[in-house]
Amino acid sequence: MTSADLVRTMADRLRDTKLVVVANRQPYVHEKHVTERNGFRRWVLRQGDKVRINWKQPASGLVTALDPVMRACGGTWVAHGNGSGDLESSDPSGRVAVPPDKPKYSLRRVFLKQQEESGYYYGVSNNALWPLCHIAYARPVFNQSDWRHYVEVNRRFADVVLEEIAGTRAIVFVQDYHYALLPRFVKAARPDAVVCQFWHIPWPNPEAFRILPWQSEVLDGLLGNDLLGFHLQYHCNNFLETVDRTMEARIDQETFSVYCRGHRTAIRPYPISIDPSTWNGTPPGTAWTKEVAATRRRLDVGDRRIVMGVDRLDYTKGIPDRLLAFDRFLERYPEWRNRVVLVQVGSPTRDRIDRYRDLSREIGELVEKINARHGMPGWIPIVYRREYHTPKDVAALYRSTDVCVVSSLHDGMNLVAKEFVAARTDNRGVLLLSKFAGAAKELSDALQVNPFAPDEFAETLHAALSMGPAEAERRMRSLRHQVCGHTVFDWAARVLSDACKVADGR
Ligand code: GDG
Repeated sequence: MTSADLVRTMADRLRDTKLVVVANRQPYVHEKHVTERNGFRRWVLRQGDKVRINWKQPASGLVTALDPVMRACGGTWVAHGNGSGDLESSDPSGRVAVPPDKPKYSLRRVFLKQQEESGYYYGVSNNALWPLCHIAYARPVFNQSDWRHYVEVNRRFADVVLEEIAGTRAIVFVQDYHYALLPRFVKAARPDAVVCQFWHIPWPNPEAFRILPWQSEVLDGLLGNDLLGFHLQYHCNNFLETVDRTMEARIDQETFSVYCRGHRTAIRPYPISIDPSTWNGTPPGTAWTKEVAATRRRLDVGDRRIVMGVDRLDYTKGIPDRLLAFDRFLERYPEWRNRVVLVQVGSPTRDRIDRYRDLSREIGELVEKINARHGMPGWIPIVYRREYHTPKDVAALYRSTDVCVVSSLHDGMNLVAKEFVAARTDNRGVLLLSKFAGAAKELSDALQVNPFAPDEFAETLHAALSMGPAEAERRMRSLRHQVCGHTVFDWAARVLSDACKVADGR
C-alpha cells in the first residue's frame, strides 16, 4: 500500500473524526544557531549576533514510521517540544504547521521543565521501562521521584489531548512506553473517544515485568485503551500473560481481549514497516554509480568491500558485539585483511543517562583497539562516524554497502533492516540480521545470527561476504518482495481501520 492508497482508504472513514497522535518525539525539531559577525558559531547570545532557526527530522524509528501517515491523513501530533528553537517557531499554544516547508498537519508542542523531562523521559521511560522491556541484561533503575514526574507528565499530555479533541469525534493514537498512563486519563474524561496505543518495543515475560514497582498502575493505564498493539503475536501473548498474573481481569483467549473494570481492550499484533518510496529513489544506473563512488571516496575505503551498521547508539542494538565479531572474523580469516572495512554510523542518543555515555566510551575504545590490532598502513578496518547523518547520506550508505549488519540484542522490530532492503533496487547486498529483532520473523531470507555468540557471528559475517551473486540476488528479491508489499501504510491502515471499527461500534 502507498501513501495515496492510505489516504483513499482512511479519508472517507476519518471524515468526521479527528486523528490525534501522541508521541514523546516530535516529527520536526527547530534548532537555534547563533552566528557571530566573524562567522563562528556560539551558543551564548551577544549583541550583533545573528540567530537562525533551522529545522530537521530527528533520527527515530517512530518518526520514520508515523510522519508519512500523518502527512497522508492530516490531524494533530502532540509531542514534547525539546528543540532550542521550538518555542520561537510555535504559536502561543505550542502549535506549528508541519512539514515546515510543505504543511500537511499540525504539531502541538508540550514544553516541559528540566526536572519533569529528567524524571519522565530519562528516569522512568528510558532508565526503567526501556531496559525492563528489552532483555538486554541492563538493570532497570526505579526512582519514586522520577515516577511522580512520569505521572504528572502523562496527566499534562492527556489534558492537551482533551483540549485537541474537545467537541469532536476522535481517534487518539498513542505511541509507546512514555505514555502508559495517558490512555486511562483520556478515557476517564472522554469515554466516547477511541483510544489506541502502539507499544514500539517488546513486552517482556511476566517474570521480567514483575520487578516493576508500578506494575499495577502501568497495566491499569494501558487497559484504558480500546486497542493495544505490539509488533509481534509473541509480545501480545506476553502482555496477556502479564495481565493474567497481575490484575483482576478476564482474558478472552479467543478474541485476544482483556475485560477489566467493565471495559474491553483488544490486544493485536501489527508489525510496523517503512515507506519504501523514500528509500528507492535512485534507480540503478549512472546516478547510482556516481553516488556510490562519492560515498566510497568520502569514507576513504578504496575498492574494499563494505560491511555497515547504522544505529542510534543504544545498548540494545548490539554494537560492541558486532565490533567483537568483526575482530574475531579478521582473526579467523586473515585473507580478508585489507579487503574489507566495517563502517559504523552511530547517531548519539539519550546521552544524559550514564549507561549511554558508558556505551559510547566502550564503542570508541573497542574501535581503537581493533584498528590498532589489525590495521596496517593505508587500511583502517573500522570507520566509525559518531554523528547524525542526513537521510540522504543514510540512503547513500545503504546503496554503497555489501553487507548491512543489524545485531540487536533485543528489538521490537528494527527499521534499518527494512530500509536497507528497500534501498537496494539493484537486488544486491546481503542483510545480516539478529534473530532477536522483531524484523527477523518477516525477513526470513536474511542471514540470521545470534549476536550473543561471537563465533557464530564471525562465521555468519564470513558467509555474508562470501555469498555468491546469484544467491545474494535471490535472497534480496525475496526480502524486497516482503518489505515493498508490507509498508508502513499497510501498518497504519490496519491499526486505524481496527480503531474505526471500535468507533463504528459506538
Ligand atoms: C523503536 C524500536 C522499532 C539512525 N541513525 C540515523 C538515522 N537513523 C534512523 C534509521 C531508522 C531509525 O533511525 C532507527 O530505527 P529502529 O527501528 O532501530 O528504531 P528505534 O529508534 O530503536 O525505535 C524499534 C521502531 O521503534 C519502530 O516501531 O522498529 O524496534 O526500538 O529509521 O534510519 N537516521 C538519520 N541519521 C542517522 O544518523 N537520518
